[in-house]
Amino acid sequence: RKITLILAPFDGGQPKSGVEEGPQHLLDAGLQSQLEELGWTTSIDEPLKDLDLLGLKKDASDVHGIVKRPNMVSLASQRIHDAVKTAALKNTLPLTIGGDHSIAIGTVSGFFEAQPDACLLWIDAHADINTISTTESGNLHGCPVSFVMGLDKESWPPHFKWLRPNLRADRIAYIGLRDVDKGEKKILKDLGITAFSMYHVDKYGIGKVVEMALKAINPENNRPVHVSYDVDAIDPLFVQATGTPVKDGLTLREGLFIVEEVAATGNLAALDVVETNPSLALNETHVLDTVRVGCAIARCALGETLL
Ligand code: DIR
Ligand code: MN
Ligand code: MN
Ligand code: MN
Repeated sequence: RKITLILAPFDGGQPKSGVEEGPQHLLDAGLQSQLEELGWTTSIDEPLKDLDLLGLKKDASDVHGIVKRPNMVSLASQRIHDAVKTAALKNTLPLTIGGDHSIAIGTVSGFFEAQPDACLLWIDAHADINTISTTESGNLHGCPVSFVMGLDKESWPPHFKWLRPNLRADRIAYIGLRDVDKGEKKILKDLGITAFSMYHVDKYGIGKVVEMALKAINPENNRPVHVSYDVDAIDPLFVQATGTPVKDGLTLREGLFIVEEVAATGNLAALDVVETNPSLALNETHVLDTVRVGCAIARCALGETLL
């Protein structure tokens, strides 16, 4: 029962600075001791610690067509990849705290190298499956799933040569979607990817949705489960301090229920908590709310129960 807390203070996958402060805020809120209270031993890994020394800051010439900062995102992802893979191979559970969601290029590819039979639950308002050809924003936090699946590889910026796509379309399911680009809708449909939007949460209830999602990617309940959790899946009423809030989202209880249910399967093996951006809050209460939600997601995924 060991966790490697992987800090990913990274904002290069989108334009709003402040998201790189997420990890420190969660630590300051007591995340590490909360996990130890649940019976976990924790250690901290900081694969991005010396990015500044490497001169890896935002550089206007770091572009590939409309795609912004491919070099910066690639370098950070590669380090996160190595850290997650190493943690998983040591039989510890990699818990990666972001940072923007582009770091999942590293978490998913790294975890699946260690555990090729794994499956992935992507909790998000967004599908993050834009390719280099479909992205309208040029922000790489909207693209990590397409990278780890190897979509449109011919168009990849050359920086991503290190990346070996290892996620199959039948091993990912989404919950919480409500802001999906036209090109992304086509990809989801063409590849037959299991995706539950807020419509499905309303229609079936969150209990049934989680059951169906897990059944699709892990029918025998024998695969390690990686949960990549973007806090913007939860309604902005509860999570204000995030870069791209979208109304009509999951209630806080629905959001926590998803990870409680994954925890109950006994197969959670990797977790990302991303996109908390304390600097976007209008007041201190918003910061505290958002950071508390981030910590609660981690605790519920890692065994905290109400009774
Ligand atoms: C949009 C927004 N689909 C994009 N994506 C966001 O930029 O590709 N992802 N906000 O978290
Ligand atoms: Mn590798
Ligand atoms: Mn999102
Ligand atoms: Mn996301």
